[in-house]
Amino acid sequence: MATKKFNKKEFIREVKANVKALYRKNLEEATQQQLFQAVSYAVKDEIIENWLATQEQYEKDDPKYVYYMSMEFLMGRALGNNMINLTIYDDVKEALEEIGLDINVIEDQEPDAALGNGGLGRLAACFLDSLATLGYPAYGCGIRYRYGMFKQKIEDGYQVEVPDNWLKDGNPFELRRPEYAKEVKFGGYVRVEYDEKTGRNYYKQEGYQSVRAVPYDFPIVGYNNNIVNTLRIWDAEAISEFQLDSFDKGDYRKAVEQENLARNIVEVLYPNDNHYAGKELRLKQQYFFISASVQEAVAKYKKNHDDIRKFYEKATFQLNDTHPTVAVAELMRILLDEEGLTWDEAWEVTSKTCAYTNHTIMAEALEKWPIELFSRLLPRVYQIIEEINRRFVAQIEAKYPGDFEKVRKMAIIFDGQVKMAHLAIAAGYSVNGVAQLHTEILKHQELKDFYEMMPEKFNNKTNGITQRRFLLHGNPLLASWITDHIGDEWITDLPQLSKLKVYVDDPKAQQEFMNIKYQNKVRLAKYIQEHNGIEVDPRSIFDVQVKRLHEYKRQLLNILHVMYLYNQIKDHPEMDFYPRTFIFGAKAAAGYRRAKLTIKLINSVADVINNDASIKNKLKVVFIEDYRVSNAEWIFAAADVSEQISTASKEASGTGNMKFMLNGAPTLGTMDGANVEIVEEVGKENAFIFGLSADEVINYEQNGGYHPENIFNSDQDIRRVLMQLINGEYAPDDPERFREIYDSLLNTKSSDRADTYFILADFRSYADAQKRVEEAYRDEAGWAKMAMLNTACSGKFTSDRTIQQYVDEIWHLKKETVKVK
Ligand code: 26Y
Repeated sequence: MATKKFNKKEFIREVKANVKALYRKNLEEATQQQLFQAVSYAVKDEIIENWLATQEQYEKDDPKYVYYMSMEFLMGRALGNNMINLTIYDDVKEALEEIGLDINVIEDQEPDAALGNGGLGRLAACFLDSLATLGYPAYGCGIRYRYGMFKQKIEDGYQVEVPDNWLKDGNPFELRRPEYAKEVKFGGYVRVEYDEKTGRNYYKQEGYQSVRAVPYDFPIVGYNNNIVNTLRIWDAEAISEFQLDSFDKGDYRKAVEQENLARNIVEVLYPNDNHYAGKELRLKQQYFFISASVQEAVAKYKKNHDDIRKFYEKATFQLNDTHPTVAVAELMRILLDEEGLTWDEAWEVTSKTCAYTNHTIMAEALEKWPIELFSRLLPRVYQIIEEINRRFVAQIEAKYPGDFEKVRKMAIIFDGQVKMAHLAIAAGYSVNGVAQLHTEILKHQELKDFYEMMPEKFNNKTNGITQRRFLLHGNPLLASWITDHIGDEWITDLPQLSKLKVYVDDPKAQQEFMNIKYQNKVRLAKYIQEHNGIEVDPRSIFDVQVKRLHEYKRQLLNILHVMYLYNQIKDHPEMDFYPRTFIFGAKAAAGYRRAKLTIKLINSVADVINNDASIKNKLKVVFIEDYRVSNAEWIFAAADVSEQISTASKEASGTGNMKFMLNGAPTLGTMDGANVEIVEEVGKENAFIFGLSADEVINYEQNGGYHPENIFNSDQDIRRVLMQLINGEYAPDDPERFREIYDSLLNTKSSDRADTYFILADFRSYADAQKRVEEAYRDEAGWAKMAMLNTACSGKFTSDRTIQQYVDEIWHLKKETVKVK
């Protein structure tokens, strides 16, 4: 099964030829960007054979496929990852050195494919990596946004969003597939025709507008196994003149409208994480890629099967949150209107095909579309959802006669809205949460009624991450050290890391491990110096919180604690204090005012502290601009402390927490999401846990019994920090600047409850945990052991394990093997 041998000479020849063919230049004349392109095309050539061989093998075996339907795929860079998975990274590195090129500089030319916001999108990317590595037939289905997640600039401490024109230099790894183009229809009305012969009604959408969906394929390279799966993302093009219905020819206005529709649909990724805004264009995006993907899945099946009623034997749709849930109705539409199935037949197929993953319990993230909008945009699909709802409500009534509350809480259409989560649960054969705690909360709180009605659908799949990107590629020093000690099987079998446990008390191993951490800190310090102009000491504790900026993730708790520490150091200059560098990285949704103000606060605190010569070497605060997948790889590798401090019950799982753990950073966190399972694996003595439990938080929420003002009144350290938000300490030019944040904690004016995220409630306990971090870090051997144990115990958190569980318990796929000729 070994990959075919790498031919260095041939590779160099090809890079040179590519530079010539693409740019009519010699190596010496080419820019680094052009060299990146030339190298990427050479690497793509190594992939193509395997891509073809995989497709051929799949065609022969006729396996069942999973279609991972997702609005987001946060892929990051492809070149480095592809070389890693082809196991040619070191070969290419050598080859490039021979012609005077630095592989790091070449890799650094590639823009991140940032077609996602955060956790959910990156999870999809990790899943694709694991699916290919484990040899499971899979398609990722998504949207080829022209502009991905915005680039973040920090100006005067404020976030400024800059468009991410990631395709401007061309994308060497993508393949346009016009032969698979599909038409997607919007608007118009539905005409019903009764056919006397069959005795059935036929539904035809008329007066609609349409766009042409054209797929672009990206290779998803499995690790060292010749398998290459496909990420298929759809671009929108205007229907060209000669494809118009004769009816529409000469309708100039409509032609222009359709062109605009095509242009707008895939223009940009919505940069909201965990926040629903109800925008019409977003619903268009959803239906656009889902209709194209479902049409394609059906067409592919029909190529070599003639009984569409067995579709589910060869295809399963995993819905990445509710965003792709319109797939349920679209599949029904195709089966009913195009394949001529009866309702019951179509429903059986659909409900055996669709499965739903929930990623959040935040109420503001739930998608509910106004009926008016939905039925206007998707008239036929809406009719179908009405019928699904009618039957589902009948089922509820049959099970709970006379209990209208149940209908009110569970109906798919209610109060003028279409509730996408309810549709996904009613139609799907599986509903899963993404960590044990999260799934329990779904079953017993958020989705309680659904769980009681159909408990068999509910299951947990604790998230995971790919060690190929987040250790092998991101932390090459640690990766080779591990391989030197326990062999390289961990690359595809992460639990092997537990073999490192025999080294955790070995002083030499401890020293080597911490020395690698130190070198990674030096690498990050250099990055910070270059990008932020701030000098940080790699011997200080690197305490890191990187993730989307959201109130529930409580970056505010972190920075308030920094303000508190600064007060302490100023008051007691003689106090023993181990030097710390607090590192933040976070994008705020463009319209999320309070989150953006928190970024300004962090940068304002950083300004004051970093420029105070009197404490200089003890405390530094760094906000890393434009946190994204590519710099994340370096950040995880360099972290000493992993900040996972969400309000308990709010973070469904978290996946950054796993990346830190893998790279040897203990968790400083609440008992939330997958932190619970991390602690279970590594032991609570190797983590720093604090704060209210999920039960306690939920209890407060349900009984309205939390009073932050009591804490404000009784704890002078906290009071002082809060007063500094409004006395100009960090905003001398505008002392009112942070008033909104102060108010959010103490509820002086607003009508919503104060301190919704329990920051004051957890502050003391957080500060104590931070104190324990400092004490632990002073014990060098003890810390080294703890860090190593975190790596050694992280085996559970590979996405390979997660995917195997999806396969065994939900998808039921068969493993494929591919030989190269
Ligand atoms: C409604 C819409 C605008 C929306 C857009 C993006 C809603 C939610 C999201 C993104 C959600 C998300 O990223 N959730 C995260 O999923 C991760 C993977 O399961 C979890 O680890 C993480 O806890 C959760 O917040």
